[in-house]
Amino acid sequence: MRITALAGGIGGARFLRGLLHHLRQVRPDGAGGTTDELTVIVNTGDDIRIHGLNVSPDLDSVMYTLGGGISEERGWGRDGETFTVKDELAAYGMEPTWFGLGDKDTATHLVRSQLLAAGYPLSAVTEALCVRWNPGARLLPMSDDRLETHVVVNDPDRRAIHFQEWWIRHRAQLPAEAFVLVGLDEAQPGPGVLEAITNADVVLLPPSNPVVSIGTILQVPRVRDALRATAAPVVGLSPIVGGAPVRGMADACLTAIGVPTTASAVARHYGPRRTRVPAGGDGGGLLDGWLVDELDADVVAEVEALGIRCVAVPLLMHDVPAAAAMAHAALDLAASVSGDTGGR
Ligand code: FO1
Repeated sequence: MRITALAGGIGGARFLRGLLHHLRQVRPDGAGGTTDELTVIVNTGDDIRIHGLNVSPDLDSVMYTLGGGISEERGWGRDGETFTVKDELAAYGMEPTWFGLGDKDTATHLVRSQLLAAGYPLSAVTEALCVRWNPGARLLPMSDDRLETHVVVNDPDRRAIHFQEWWIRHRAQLPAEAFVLVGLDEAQPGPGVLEAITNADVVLLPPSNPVVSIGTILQVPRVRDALRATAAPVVGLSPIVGGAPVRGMADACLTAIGVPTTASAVARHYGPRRTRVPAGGDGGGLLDGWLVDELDADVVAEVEALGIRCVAVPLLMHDVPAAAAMAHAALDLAASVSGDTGGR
């Protein structure tokens, strides 16, 4: 089975690790892998150039998490990390000092920066880095073009700051008026991105940040159209459980775009791909199915009324088996949705 997922950083990476664990159980390839093919379209809007280095946080979180090198407690950067270079830079008074540049992580940034400077596109650089990490999935940057999420803040002397500064330095506590994807007017989908959506048997939207991770990928030209047109069922998992984000600060992002922090509001935000009306009209959105946590079982009927099939299952990824169970439930919902839409 060809599965394509759109993912951001920590939450998305953890879900994908569970998905691969599940696929290796149900369709093993006899060599510890799976016969299924997983392609991950990864958000690059978090990317930042810092201390002369090209850093791609979400690509690295997915690569390290699936490759076994992630810092489990942080969800970003390497396990067993030290921050000597960071401290030395601070000793020179080099700004920014707020960014957590890890020593092991810096090797990844050095390789990426050198290959980009040599003219290789980010997609080729990612492929090269994955030779070492062997994530068990194909990682595709959403675009090879430079794209950066900047945050418009209500601050007299400065209108916009890089997403990382807002997220790390200000812990997303500085009220955001809008998110701007710098570079969008010249950007194109990365190699293989549209095909991975069009040719998939299933498309999954993991519980990543719906605004600055999944939402950013959806802004890349033609990605949304590909999702609305694909014959594959499109199934998402709520990143909001019981009115709060499971991790991160998605609530600050959702508030900034006027979306309530609830599992049903995010489903409505993504929208139904097909409405339930007899004509099977165009729902205008992306979702065929939506998984909510059991805590939010009371919204299942509301989401179904939107024209999105909805089930309530445990959505807390406290370990890999829990994430695998979520992935299993998402694939089951995709299969039943396929039945609904006549297996288009
Ligand atoms: N997140 C933090 O909260 N603090 C940090 O100092 C930090 C440093 C960092 C360095 C490399 C990297 O790949 C990710 C890093 N992150 C850090 C996470 C980063 O902000 C991501 O954008 C988030 O994970 C959101 O996706």
